[in-house]
Amino acid sequence: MKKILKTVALPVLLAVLALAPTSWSRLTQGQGIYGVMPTHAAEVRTARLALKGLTCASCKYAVKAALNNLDGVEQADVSYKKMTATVLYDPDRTTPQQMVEVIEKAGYQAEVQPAKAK
Ligand SMILES: [Cu+2]
Repeated sequence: MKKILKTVALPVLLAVLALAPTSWSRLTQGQGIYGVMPTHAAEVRTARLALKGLTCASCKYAVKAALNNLDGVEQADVSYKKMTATVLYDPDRTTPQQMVEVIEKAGYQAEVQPAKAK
């Protein structure tokens, strides 16, 4: 009986050790046991949108509010002068396409600008 316990215990111990590094690194990255814990270590991207339909300077606040209400948007800067929106966002939670949709729902038009060529 004791021999059986030993032969079972060893593979189990090895399996636990093999899995341990992944769970430890997940914990230290702040994702760990809660899974959805917000972390600012996550990647943040910048989306640039060309805007249309803004008719006065205060329209920019409507666009800005629409973007800020979108889950995953970290920061939205809107320029009425340039007719652009620059949005910092978490690519795991939202997309530039979703930004276009909320701007259109707010009554304006937007188009995703390709990343600037270097
Ligand atoms: Cu306006």
